[in-house]
Amino acid sequence: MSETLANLLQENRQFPPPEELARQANVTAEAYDEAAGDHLAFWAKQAERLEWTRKWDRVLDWSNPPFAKWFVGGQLNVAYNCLDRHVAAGNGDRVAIHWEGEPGDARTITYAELLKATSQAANTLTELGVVAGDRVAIYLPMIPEAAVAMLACARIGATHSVVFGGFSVDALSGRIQDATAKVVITADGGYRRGKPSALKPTVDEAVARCPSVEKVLVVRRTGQEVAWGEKDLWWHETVEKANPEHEARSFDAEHPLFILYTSGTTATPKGILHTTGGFLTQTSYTHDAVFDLKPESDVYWCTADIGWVTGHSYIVYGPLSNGATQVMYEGTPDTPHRGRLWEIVDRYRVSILYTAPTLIRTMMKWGEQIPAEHDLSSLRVLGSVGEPINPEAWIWYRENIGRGRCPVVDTWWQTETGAIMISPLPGVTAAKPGSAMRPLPGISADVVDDQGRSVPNGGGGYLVLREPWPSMLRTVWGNDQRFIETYWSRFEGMYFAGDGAKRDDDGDLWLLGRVDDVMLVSGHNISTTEVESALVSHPSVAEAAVVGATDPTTGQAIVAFAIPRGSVRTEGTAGEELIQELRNHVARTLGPIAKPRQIMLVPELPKTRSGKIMRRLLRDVAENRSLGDVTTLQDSTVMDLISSGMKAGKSDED
Ligand code: 6R9
Repeated sequence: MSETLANLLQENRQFPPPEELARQANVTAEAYDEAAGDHLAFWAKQAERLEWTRKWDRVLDWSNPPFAKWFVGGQLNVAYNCLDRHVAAGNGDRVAIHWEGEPGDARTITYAELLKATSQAANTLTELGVVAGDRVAIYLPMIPEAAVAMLACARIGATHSVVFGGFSVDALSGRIQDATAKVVITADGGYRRGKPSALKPTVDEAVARCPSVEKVLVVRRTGQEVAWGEKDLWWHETVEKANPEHEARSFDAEHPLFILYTSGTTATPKGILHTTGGFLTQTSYTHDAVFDLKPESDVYWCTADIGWVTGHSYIVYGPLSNGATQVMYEGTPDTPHRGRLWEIVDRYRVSILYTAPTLIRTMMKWGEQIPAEHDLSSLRVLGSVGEPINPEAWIWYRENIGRGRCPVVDTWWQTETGAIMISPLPGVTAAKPGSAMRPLPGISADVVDDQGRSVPNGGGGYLVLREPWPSMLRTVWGNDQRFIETYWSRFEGMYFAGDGAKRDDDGDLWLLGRVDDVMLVSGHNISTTEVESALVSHPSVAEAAVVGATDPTTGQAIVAFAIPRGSVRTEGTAGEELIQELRNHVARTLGPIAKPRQIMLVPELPKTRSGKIMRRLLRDVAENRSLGDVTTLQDSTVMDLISSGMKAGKSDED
């Protein structure tokens, strides 16, 4: 029998929830049975978390798959649900955002203040001629105005398209054009790595190519010089002077809320479209369930950028709909020193931290003495998102950040799914390091083989979703055909996520990375994740990326790039010895089939702005090709660093 995806890594550690947390958990084990009993009644109950001005007639219309309609006929306003109703309930003085700028400046914004700012921005957009259904592009640093801009769009029914503040003119103008945005909201610049980094020049160049843009609203953040054109308006001269009263009107549950572009691995970016009622229902529910949020006492911090879906769902819509108090930070984790994040956790007494494996592995590289210098006793729940978290990184996070007390929730989801789909529940699940465990109540995920048949426990294959879910993408903006082909054509009647996964002997799920990255070595399909996790399980390695490179004997051979931990010596023969040791370590851990042909010790890896490793570029290096598209690379100097490391690693070939 041919295997779809090999299952090599064994992991037997397991951590039950802390008793006290379990006793007071927002969601208990019964939710699984309840949702399994009546899937639609379960989601209808979650939708009751929100305030609707017109109740839905039907929970789900799935008569024309894959085009779903959730909460058909229902009406609500997203911004009202995130702001007004908390103020109306007497919580206007509760802090919504503790914001900290990179240079150390800070702002505290209550729910009442956030409502006022959002109302002013909504009035300004309306004065600029933006009406429901229009698109607004947002290109901002991590400042509170980013959340205000998104909420103001939601308030007036305009569809926002947030573009990462680090993206180039090409990426920005392509996205503005695809959505034919009418207004762009930006800033003079933002602070990164200790200095102001300009945004406005990129917008100026992009807008020159985009005839749809009528106005550009500019927040003054850094005070740096900016060129000024006839479309430009200062935020402080418009929004901050606008009428602070704005009455929110309701929109249909299926009214478009936002477009967010995903680059995928190769082709042109897809504008993933999310709508109103289902999106807010699932982000609100999952934020409450997965982080066990107690809005009166918790301080929540998601370190994502607003330009990533995680910033949409778990900085803006989920937390604010739940009335959370949260921290928002503008800058990089090592400015002015490598303990910056832990200093922030202590200063605001953060109790729930949601971050990405890339950050955890960077912290591993810098060493545990840095968090050890800070008081992290306020933390009670830790989350991870964005990539598979290697078991060793999970343990490091639990021990060095959670001090062994806090459950770690590894949350799997995508821009396309809109909200968390697979994750432990912190008061219920005995989590295993590296596993996202089970689909949340109300979600039905499965692992299937090439033919779309469920694999048995212990087997690997493709991750699929069998039932529609409220926060699912509705289409690819302007391209229904691409929506159908990309997500719904691989397996009949199932959503194909593009990820490999395995189900262990207990039925728990392990994500194995993108199926495009799977390596075919001597007839075995080997996931990049398992080999990377084996490398990271060696005490000398902080982070690793592996790719399959064409090989005359084995079809593909495993080529690994590894970042040593801070204290490890790699000069001369020490480096050579470490490489041999690592190759043997992988062979011992996973079996000889997974032994890398070649390992390069490198100082950095190419990553997207959300921290995902760009294996495509590493494949170019491993196969001696010139580099492909680098426009979504976080730091363009990284590839030079790797190519020079590459020469040092050459002698390893055997
Ligand atoms: C939220 C987000 C989606 C892709 C997804 C998968 C990877 C995200 C993961 C994970 C393993 C996790 N991914 N979370 N892989 N375990 N907990 O990241 O959205 O940027 O669209 O990326 O990220 O490959 O398919 P997005």
